[in-house]
Amino acid sequence: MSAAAPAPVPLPQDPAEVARAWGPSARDRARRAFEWMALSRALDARMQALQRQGRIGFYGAAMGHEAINVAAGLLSSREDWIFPGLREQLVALVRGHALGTYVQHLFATARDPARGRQMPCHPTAAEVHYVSMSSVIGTQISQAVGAARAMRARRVPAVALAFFGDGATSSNDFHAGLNFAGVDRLPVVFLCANNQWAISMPVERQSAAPTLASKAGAYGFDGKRIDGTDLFRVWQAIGGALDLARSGGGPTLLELRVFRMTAHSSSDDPTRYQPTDWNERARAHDPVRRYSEWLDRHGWLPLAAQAEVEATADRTVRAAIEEAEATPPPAPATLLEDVFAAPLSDPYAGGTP
Ligand SMILES: Cc1ncc(C[n+]2csc(CCOP(=O)(O)OP(=O)(O)O)c2C)c(N)n1
Ligand SMILES: [Mg+2]
Repeated sequence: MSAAAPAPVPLPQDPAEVARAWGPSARDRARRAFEWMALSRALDARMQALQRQGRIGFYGAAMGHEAINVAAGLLSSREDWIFPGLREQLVALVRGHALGTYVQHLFATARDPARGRQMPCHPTAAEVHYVSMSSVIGTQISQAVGAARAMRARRVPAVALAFFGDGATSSNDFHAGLNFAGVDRLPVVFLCANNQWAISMPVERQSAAPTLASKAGAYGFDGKRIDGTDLFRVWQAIGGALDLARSGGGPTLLELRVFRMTAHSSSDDPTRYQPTDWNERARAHDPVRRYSEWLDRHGWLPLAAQAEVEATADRTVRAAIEEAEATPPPAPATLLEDVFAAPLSDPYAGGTP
């Protein structure tokens, strides 16, 4: 990252326009959105450092994707179902999953709902309808469509939100999922966070289509490409797609163009393949910096107040880490609980389970 970071590209919205669109609680909502962004940044900063220190096993940061996660988390309803990829844990937190529980998961403790059986960063949060992520790229797309189909059959008035990256648009599940969503006009919102990289593969090598959003046309519904680093535009686009799905209008594909602001994951070294000016361009399109600058410029949340929010977020994350590190790992005897319908008395006694 360059020492003198370029100024963030200013968000163009007029505050009166935002106040109109967001209603009487606009300023409260704006503050809440910033608080969630700050929490996401604090989590990413601490967890990336802890992974390097060997205190957690793996981490995939959301840096650059925050506007999408905050908007989707705040706009989705309790009944909706979230089918995430690697970078959407904030959606679960915004929907009410406890930060402490998520951090217990990252440390694979006895209080991890998945009891240490998932990779870190793959939380299970059934209470907020957040389906545990599969590492296999694209599978969540067809799962979301299946869930939407089931909800339609059961007359549950809810929407499935499928999150995936630019790389996932090359998967079989992308085709199968979008195809059936279109045929049956299912209540699904497809949120493609195009961060321009699938690990080291640039998006230009992923598809020759003019935009990823244009692929929706082949399936008979609308696709929109949006600046995913502009919280206000993202808010409007996700809100519109959710309304359409809820009112029986069928699916939408949103291509939310963002900049991946850090390595793909803790297992990656992007200096081996990214152009040298990448970090600078990414910093100019940092959704948190852009939003922060707007909040300050229009007096909605001055920088001093933002600094307090950031300090609180950091303290909250550190406290959750301390608690998780003081929690023991799952007892070995629990290893096969929830695995077999009829528990084995002694799984190591021999024979075939
Ligand atoms: C089916 C499958 N192929 C390959 C991989 C290895 N892999 C893990 S993440 C990734 C890139 C994903 O890129 P993208 O969909 O753009 O999401 P991003 O990580 O950029 O958010 C790949 C190829 C995998 N997990 N699953
Ligand atoms: Mg990507």
